Amino acid sequence: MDLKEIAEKIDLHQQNGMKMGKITNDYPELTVEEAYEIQRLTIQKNIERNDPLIGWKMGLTSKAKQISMNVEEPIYGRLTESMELNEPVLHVKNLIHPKVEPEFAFFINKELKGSNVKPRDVWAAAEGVYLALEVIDSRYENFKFTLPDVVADNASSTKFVLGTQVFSPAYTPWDKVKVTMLKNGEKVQSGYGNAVLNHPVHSVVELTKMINRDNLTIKPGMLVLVGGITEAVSVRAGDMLNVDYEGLDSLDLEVKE
Ligand code: OOG
Ligand code: MG
Repeated sequence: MDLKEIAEKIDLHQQNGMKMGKITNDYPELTVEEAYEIQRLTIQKNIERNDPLIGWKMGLTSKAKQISMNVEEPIYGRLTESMELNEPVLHVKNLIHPKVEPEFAFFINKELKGSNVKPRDVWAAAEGVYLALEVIDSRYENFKFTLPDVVADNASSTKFVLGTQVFSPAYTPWDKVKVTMLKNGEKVQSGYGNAVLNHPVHSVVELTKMINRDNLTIKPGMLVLVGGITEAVSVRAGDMLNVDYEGLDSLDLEVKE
């Protein structure tokens, strides 16, 4: 099994919004560790194309998601600059079967590392929290995959958009924030911040520990998307999403061709 060759194949499919068969169809013995190495090699190609690493995302941090995807642990992926939408408009032309989910993004401005990191270390390092929408788009048919498959495909990362307003990490009990998502005026999902590992701060703790296994750290200036607060919602051109974060603000996303 040539991990570099697999990374090249995934990169091609990610860049062109093309579906592919599961990697584990060809390599049933693929481990999660090897899959993270494939992810690293894939994102290395973006970095070489002047699309730098700007942060991390956690995925499958909610029990509902773990059950719906039939996995039992969270995963992480890498965020590069080109994934960030600079306005709340999503173009779906080069995407396969995009879904959108409400999240929080922690802006970290002090290095976080090690296997002993605690919530208070995260609070000391977090300069702000943004309301965020993540667009996921698995390269696998029907969004069906095993844990190594989804890890290799960068945890389905595709795009994300942040709200304009930054919030202080203090004051707001992030686990109690109620989030309601409307699609074309109708309520499609709702949930609370505690869907993310009981409290979103635990997601950043967990990420720090997971990347520490490969001697990686969360660098100052990086963003961390903590994981979906509700199930992800499928979108297509013409859709309009309005996501309300009770007591804070709301985010809109217009979906276009
Ligand atoms: C994996 C990515 C999940 C989240 O926030 O849980 C994710 C997938 O479901 O395709 O981003
Ligand atoms: Mg997500």
